[in-house]
Amino acid sequence: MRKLPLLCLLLTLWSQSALAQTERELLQALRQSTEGKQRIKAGCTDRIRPISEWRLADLDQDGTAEVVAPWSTEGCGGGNYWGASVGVFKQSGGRWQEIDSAGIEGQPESIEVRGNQIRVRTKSYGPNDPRCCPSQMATVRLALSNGKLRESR
Ligand SMILES: [Ca+2]
Repeated sequence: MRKLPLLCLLLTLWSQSALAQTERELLQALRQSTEGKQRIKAGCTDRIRPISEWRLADLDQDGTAEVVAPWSTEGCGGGNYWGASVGVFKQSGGRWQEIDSAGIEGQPESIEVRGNQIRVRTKSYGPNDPRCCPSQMATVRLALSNGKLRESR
């Protein structure tokens, strides 16, 4: 019976390690994605960071889950501006690969996926908001269709 806590600890460490490995692979895939390359070419750093929670969902109904990942690059234009994107990734040949990404207005606060529809709740700056604190909530709707991520209604 004393081995059970040790087994639980080992399973927990193994699953955290697997998640960290998946996150590292996804961040590398983001750097190599079309959107990631465009941002780096446009003057953003290659410091990619996840925003909000990432979601697993079978967007294209093929029986395998994709990862829906709001993300950002830091230091765009030499300042501390950072723009947000949403990427969709699938695992192929043991590696994560981008299906498509789309830049979005505002900073993602939360994300919800239903079918092929992605709803991202964002915050943007209002006319009198200080730099620290955007206050305008909005919803960006995206849909994955034929391998392309598009804004939807
Ligand atoms: Ca799928």
